[in-house]
Amino acid sequence: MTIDVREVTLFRVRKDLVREFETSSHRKNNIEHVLVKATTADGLVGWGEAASPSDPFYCYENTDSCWHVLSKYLVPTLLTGVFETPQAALGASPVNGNPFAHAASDTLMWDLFSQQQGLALADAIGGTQREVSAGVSLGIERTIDELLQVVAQHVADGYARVKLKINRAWAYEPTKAVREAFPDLAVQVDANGIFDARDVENPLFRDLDQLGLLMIEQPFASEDLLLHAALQKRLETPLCLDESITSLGVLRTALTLQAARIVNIKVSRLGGIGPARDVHDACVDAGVPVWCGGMHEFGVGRAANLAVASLPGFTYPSDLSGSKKYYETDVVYPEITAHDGVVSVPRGRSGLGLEILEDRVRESAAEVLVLNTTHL
Ligand code: OSB
Ligand code: MG
Repeated sequence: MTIDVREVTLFRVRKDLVREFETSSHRKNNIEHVLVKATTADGLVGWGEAASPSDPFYCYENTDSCWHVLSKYLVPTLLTGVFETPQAALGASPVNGNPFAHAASDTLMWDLFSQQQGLALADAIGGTQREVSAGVSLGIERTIDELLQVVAQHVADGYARVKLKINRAWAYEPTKAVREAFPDLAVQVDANGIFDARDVENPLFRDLDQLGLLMIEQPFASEDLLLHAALQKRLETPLCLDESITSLGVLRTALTLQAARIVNIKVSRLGGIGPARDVHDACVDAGVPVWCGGMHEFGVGRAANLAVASLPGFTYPSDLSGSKKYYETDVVYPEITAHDGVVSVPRGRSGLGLEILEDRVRESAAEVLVLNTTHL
């Protein structure tokens, strides 16, 4: 069987967040992602999502760069080739870097490939877990009281782990407050690379180390693996890498340097389902636990994340929440929900495992672009 894509539609979809989200690098109240729909010669339809933030703050990619790279390079590569596997299509891409854009084209190819196999994506990639432990990522709030209220609400909703975004001004005090108010809750923090070389000896980390956190995520910039290794030596709490892990090569370097003890795997940051699985496999071989991170995905990307998170090495709670934590409505049916601290891996049909509601996609689309072989 081959995958012969004949027409692709790009949708620039914007949705309001139910609650403003602030990290050490940005604050936002709406999310704009590129959804990609592909139709094959035999009439199958596959979907992917480029879940890049609008602005180049988390990494250099942004919604406009994803739109540009997809429409000018990645979609034409899919339209002109016929591929036996998603890996073959990814290998044919002429584009360097730009993982968020590649994640969209790779996901729709995996959606199509697993539909051809008659399998849910999770099963097509070797996923074994029926459900994934659900965590929430909580932004920086205006006051500790507001943060405690937000945490209480998510604990009441059944989430078993929270991740708190931190920056220089919002680190120890809010984390300690959550720790004390919810002694049984698993808590971790994420600095999104805000600290630098002067902070390896910052007493803040020694203080955080006393709080029994599950992990501290990405204290330093993405390229600063040596700083992570130096800090990890001083701490009991495991460090976890997010932004740093952009490829299998960087992963191997980071593990050799002992720059972290836990790895956050994101489909977006790694450039697709295949690369995310490769990093998972390498971590399992090295005995390093992993968990699945997210980028505020809509249902398409969230379904892809859940499929990847069903692989056996995903043992720490994920950043995979129900869509309701972020959006009033989503673009998939059934809606992705969290209950009793878990999210079910979609397996209701072959491919992404749920229905993509194209009407909902079109309702929220600010721009639509149809590409087929007549454009090439
Ligand atoms: O660092 O994990 C991060 C969102 C945007 C940019 C970076 C990050 C995040 C999250 C959200 O933490 C996780 C989610 O999708 O729920
Ligand atoms: Mg992170």
